[in-house]
Amino acid sequence: KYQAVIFDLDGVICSTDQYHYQAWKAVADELNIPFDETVNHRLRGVSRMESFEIILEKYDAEMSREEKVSWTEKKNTIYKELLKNMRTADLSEEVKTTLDTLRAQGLLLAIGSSSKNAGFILKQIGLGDYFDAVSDGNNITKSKPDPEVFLKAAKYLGKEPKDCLVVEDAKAGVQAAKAGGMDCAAVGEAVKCKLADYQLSTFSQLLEAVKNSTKGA
Ligand code: B16
Ligand code: MG
Repeated sequence: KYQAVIFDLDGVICSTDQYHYQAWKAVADELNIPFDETVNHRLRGVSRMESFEIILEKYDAEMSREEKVSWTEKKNTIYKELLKNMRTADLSEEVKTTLDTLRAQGLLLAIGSSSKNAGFILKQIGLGDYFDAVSDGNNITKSKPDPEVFLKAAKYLGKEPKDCLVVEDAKAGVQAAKAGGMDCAAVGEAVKCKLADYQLSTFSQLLEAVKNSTKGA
């Protein structure tokens, strides 16, 4: 049985997709780069600078490292402003009840997110002090699909990777979990990823995956 569950944040616990989209769209418009939902989709689970590099695939001119940093900072300023709209109502009953049930069953719960804004988002949705550990974009040097973010989460919890189950909505995240020696339950678009151990069509199905598992310690 698993001893801990590590959750990706954006796309698993809550959705910030529209805010990322609006903020990147504002930047892309200013640079005259075509940007739509299809490109936005590719940014899921990817770090801020890597996201900008994907957007720049359709930019004709050269851009210096300093300019890139400044545009990503601009995106983040817009994004952070939009995040202020998030409320406890943006945390679904289903997610909250499932988390509470897992905790009542004795599992440790952590966040493993690429986002540097994870702390702020958690606060906005009323989970500021909820998790036993938070590993996010501020404590890693390599982003998903590198396993660093999940390995650090397991370490903060004092658990072995094999005793942890990761929940992810992005392919890069599933790859990261597996590379770290952890099992992975996929939600959303990540269910297409063959590497995942469980495909969840609803968040609460996680309870079944945890209950029926013979994996872990
Ligand atoms: P930030 P996750 C990821 O969060 C998002 O899915 C991805 O779209 C974003 O670019 C990345 O965080 C970095 O976010 O700009 O806030 O540091 O899915 O790993 O929780
Ligand atoms: Mg995600």
